[in-house]
Amino acid sequence: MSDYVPPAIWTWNKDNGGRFASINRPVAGATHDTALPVGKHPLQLYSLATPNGVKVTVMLEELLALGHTGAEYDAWLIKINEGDQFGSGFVAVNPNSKIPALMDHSGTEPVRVFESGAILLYLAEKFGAFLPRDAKARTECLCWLFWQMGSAPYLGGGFGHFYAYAPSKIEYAIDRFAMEVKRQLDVLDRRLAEVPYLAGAEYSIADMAVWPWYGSLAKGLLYGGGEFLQVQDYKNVQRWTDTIGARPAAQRGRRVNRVFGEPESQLAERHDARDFDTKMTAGAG
Ligand SMILES: N[C@@H](CCC(=O)N[C@@H](CS)C(=O)NCC(=O)O)C(=O)O
Repeated sequence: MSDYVPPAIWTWNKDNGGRFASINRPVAGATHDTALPVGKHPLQLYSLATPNGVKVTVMLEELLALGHTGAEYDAWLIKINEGDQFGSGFVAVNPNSKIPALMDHSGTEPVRVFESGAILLYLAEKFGAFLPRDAKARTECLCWLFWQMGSAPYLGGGFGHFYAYAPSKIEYAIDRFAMEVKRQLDVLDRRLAEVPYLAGAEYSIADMAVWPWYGSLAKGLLYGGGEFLQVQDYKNVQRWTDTIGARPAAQRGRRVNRVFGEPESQLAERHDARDFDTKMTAGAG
């Protein structure tokens, strides 16, 4: 129990001891002038291999694997712990200062796209792929895509924050969000007992949105919370996670803009399909 009583007016305690205290702040907008780099491909991605970033690199790699050469992309690293997301160039692409952010230079006017769900939908519509054409399946796909966007903040900002990052362990907060995350895993598990993929028969952007979050969680890779949440019990989520994890494009996508984990899993920036062979950290030459 805490004896904290909120004051009448909230004030910003810059050094609150939280893991992200150095970058979190209560105002939006740029803190410094920095232009974003632009590479040779039509699509310029500014990102980092967190689950929200991985969604988009998996989609781009899947599109390329299908033969959509127009999906070639440069993936620039945005170091959110160092405040790159508050540079003026980044804020012009995403006024919300969060990765991932995409610029499409393929048309007469450049197009900016922010929010990972919007980026997935934009790419699916642009290339006519991974969004079912049949109206019923398309609607189901969008339902699960938006389910992810609404649910993951309880997993990351709720459970992950209080279980792994908060400066003190607050039983009430951990209980509340652990319960919600287990409920979400059960929602997914029941859906995946009925169908192979979230939208139904077809692998789609809904799976690409959910897999980096709930697939990682199911494998005990998020917040060290696997045992606590008994993730192995969600058998259908486990099967679906393994199926997607076996896809070469998903394996490539999760490496892009990755600067943590096993050295051989990291490709800090991707500017060419050959970078996976020539620029992986372990074999960097
Ligand atoms: N709803 C957003 C969430 C994006 C997001 O939370 N990105 C995090 C990394 S996973 C970020 O950039 N954080 C930096 C910050 O909050 O300053 C999306 O899906 O694109």
